[in-house]
Amino acid sequence: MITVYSEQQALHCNVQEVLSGELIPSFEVAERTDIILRHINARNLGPVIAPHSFTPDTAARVHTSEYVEFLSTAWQQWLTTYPDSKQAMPYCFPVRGNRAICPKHIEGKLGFYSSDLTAALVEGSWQAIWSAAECALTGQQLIQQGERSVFSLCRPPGHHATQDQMGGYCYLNNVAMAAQAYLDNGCQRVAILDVDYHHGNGTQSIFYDRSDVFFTSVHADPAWDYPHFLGYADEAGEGEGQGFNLNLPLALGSHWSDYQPVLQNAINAISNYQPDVLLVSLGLDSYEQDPISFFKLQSDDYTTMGKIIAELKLPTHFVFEGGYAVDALGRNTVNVLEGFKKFGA
Ligand code: SP5
Ligand code: ZN
Repeated sequence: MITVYSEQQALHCNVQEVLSGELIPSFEVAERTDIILRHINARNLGPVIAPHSFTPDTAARVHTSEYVEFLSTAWQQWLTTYPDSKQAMPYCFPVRGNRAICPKHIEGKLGFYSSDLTAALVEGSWQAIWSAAECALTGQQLIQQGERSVFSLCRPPGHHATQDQMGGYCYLNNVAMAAQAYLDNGCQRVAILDVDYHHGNGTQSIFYDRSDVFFTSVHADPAWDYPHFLGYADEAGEGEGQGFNLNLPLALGSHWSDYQPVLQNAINAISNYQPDVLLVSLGLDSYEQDPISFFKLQSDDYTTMGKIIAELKLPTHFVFEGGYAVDALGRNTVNVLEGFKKFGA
């Protein structure tokens, strides 16, 4: 299996987040992809290649062009206002009762284009954000050229990014950009399976009124964990998209024995949809040792997960999302990919 990875992604580093009332170093660190690359090489998963170049108008297929322009220029605007600052972060948001107006001041813009306090921007963020999107789009090209499976090792992650909001460590929605690119290049139907511990609220919202992308997600009950305001079981899609969104929330504390039958329901729904290609938002934060999450999956369970996904016998494009137990992250990620490769042939 080919992995697509860019060293530019490491430029998004030394970021902080607000967690449980404190400003702390973000759990979303560059070491996450380092350890995965080490395991990919040690276990001979396949070649690791750099992404091809794409122009930012590809992002505007799923994001607003204003948002993409903002992301690419926000750091310079922030520095103009706060020359010695190391990080740009919002503090004020267009919540209930406010107007959907994009302000002129950079701090107003940051709030307008953010959903929370966990997607700060630093000097190298845009280069990283854009190269992560290129990793996803290069994976899409490889699959459409005939590869059976590809792993886009994207960082920062993407599934919490909506058409015009960053949040949850996410800026551009890598998996959504890839999904749209499949459709733009000849596919009729694309399925997205999101196995990150957190609901993929950004991806869901981007495709909610469409039938050409089927989105299904197994995740922590949003009543009890992030992103809290989307991801409930009764969200089935709207308009044309009615019936093409399937949320499968699980209780905090769920083990593989709880998870596996629910994952199988998602797999069956994908099978019924008969997509041309399967995208997997591959988050590993369902692991028992994850520092911010509350499922109880063990390392061997990820091999089984890969095997179950392979049973669909679809061209499969894995796109990396969350997972913060860095020591085990390489093992767990490659377990999914190897489980897919070994048992799916
Ligand atoms: C891509 C991705 O996985 N983003 C996740 C962002 C989650 N951020 C908020 C987590 C809040 C967790 N609160 C529980 C604290 C445990 N000590
Ligand atoms: Zn997550």
